[in-house]
Amino acid sequence: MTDAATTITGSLNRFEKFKAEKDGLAVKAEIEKFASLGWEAMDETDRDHRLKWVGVFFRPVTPGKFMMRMRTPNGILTSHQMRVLAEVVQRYGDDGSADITTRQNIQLRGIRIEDLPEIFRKFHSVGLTSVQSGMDNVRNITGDPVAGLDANELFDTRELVQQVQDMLTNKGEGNPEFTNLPRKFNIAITGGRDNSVHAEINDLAFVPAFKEGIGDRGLETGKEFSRSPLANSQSPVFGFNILVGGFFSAKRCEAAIPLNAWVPPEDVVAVCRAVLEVFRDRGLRANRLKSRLMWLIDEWGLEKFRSEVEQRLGKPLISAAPKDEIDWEKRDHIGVYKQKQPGLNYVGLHVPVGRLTAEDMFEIARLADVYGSGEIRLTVEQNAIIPNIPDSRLALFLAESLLEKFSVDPQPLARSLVSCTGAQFCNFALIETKNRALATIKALEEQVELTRPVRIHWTGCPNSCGQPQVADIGLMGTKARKNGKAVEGVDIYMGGKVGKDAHLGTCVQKGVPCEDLQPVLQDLLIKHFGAKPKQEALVIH
Ligand code: SRM
Ligand code: SF4
Repeated sequence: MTDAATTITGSLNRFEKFKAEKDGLAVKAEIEKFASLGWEAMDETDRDHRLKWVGVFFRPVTPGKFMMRMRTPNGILTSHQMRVLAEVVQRYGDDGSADITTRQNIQLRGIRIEDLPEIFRKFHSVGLTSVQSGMDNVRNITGDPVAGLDANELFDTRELVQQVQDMLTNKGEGNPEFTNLPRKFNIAITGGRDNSVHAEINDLAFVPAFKEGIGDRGLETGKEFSRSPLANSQSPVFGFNILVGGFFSAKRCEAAIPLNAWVPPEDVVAVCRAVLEVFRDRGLRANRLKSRLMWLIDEWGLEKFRSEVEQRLGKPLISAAPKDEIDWEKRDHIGVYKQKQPGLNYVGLHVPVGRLTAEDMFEIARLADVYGSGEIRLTVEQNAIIPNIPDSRLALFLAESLLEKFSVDPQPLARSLVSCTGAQFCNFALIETKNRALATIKALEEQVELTRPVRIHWTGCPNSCGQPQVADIGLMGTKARKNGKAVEGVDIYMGGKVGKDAHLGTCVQKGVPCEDLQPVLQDLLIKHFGAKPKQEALVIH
């Protein structure tokens, strides 16, 4: 048990109680036992909650068929790893599938508890981990999906994201120092210009910023910076401005606020540790609806929070650079793009609502091997990128049959569609999302013509996993009323802005029955996004 659990005062909610009784990570040593017991005979708290500490989620909607949430730091997988994930879901036939998530990550479905020991052995053999990916842990750490490929990036986030994950999870083995946080915690690091990670909706985010007046040595930190040999002591130094407290929940949604702190890349891991220690030891634990980091910042004020972080860090934080370098509109990376490496390309494939079959996963792995370097990237828009395809191989790659399903040039509405899991597998869901999202977009595309993508995000309940607040049009599942009856419906959000000057959208219309949604969306597309009714559609009407 960590200090946190022993120093909590006041009444404990039931989650705090079961965490104090037995740390979630303890189930790691009991996987063989659970596998022989079977899911029905297991202790319910272990099964429904503690297993999430190793990334295994009991699904009340499909009892006995578990979901596994991986960690894919910076959204990067090797073809080898993808094949292992494909093999895992393949054995479950129609029950087996996978989803690319809104945190640049992957989840597997249909998992049987008796297979867990073998699954974990396989993960281990290819360097995959699912540890600490659910409940009161730090979620997958997001980074630029084209890190190391993008000629315009300011910093390649890959290594740093991996280092933060290694610190938090003890290189994927599990780290009891950070397994009893008051609540979930999200971290994002971006070194690009377009805020590809939605920094503003993370509890802790690092955005690129140049700081002047640092001198040859870090005066305030006492640490030497890795400055280019060509730079002189007057030239600005690259680092990150820090944002804190962004989150969505059913009760409250907030964009992250500046901490007024700048860090050089080499201090990012230490700052993550310091912030998490403050959150772990001083975060609010009485009410789970008020436990995310922003609630603590509200209670203390930003200055006190900042100074507690400095104490943990053991040195003062440097004040923020006056501006950050997020000055581009957000890219979606779908299509063919030149890399900074001459003669190489990355190709973004549109994976409709992130859903993959085992066959798709094997095929993505094969394409990455045959045409690229065996690497696959995932995006927060639930799509996949295959990097390192030589110019000479591009035409052949683009003729592959998988690209008929996962297009490099999808229709403008399909292109930007994002959807959370919804009622098919999630017991919080108030509505079905993924299939409905696809059907609605298909129908709209038959009715209207658009000259640019419109980002439509679906989320099955107010938890906002599908991030409706960042969308051009966000749809949040709710119960609506029609002719005196309760029916599936949505609240409509608009005005979400991503990339530079990102800000959250707000609810503009409540309780629209799903069965009446299509004409409402069509109107919004015409009024606000320049959609034109298609000629054929006009004739039919
Ligand atoms: Fe989420 C809980 C799915 C991203 C806010 N989320 C859940 C659970 C675990 C609930 C459950 O046990 O069924 C969902 C699992 C359903 C399933 O079977 O897939 C679930 N969340 C997802 C995913 C898979 C949605 C997707 O289709 O992509 C995303 C997985 C990300 C990952 O790889 O780790 C996912 N969830 C998010 C995000 C978006 C983000 O991080 O950018 C949010 C809003 C941002 C945030 O957290 O601040 C989000 N999920 C929540 C919340 C509300 C948190 C809160 O403070 O109240 C819950 C409920 C909770 O934690 O109590 C939740
Ligand atoms: Fe489930 Fe709600 Fe999250 Fe959708 S938003 S995955 S329905 S918890």
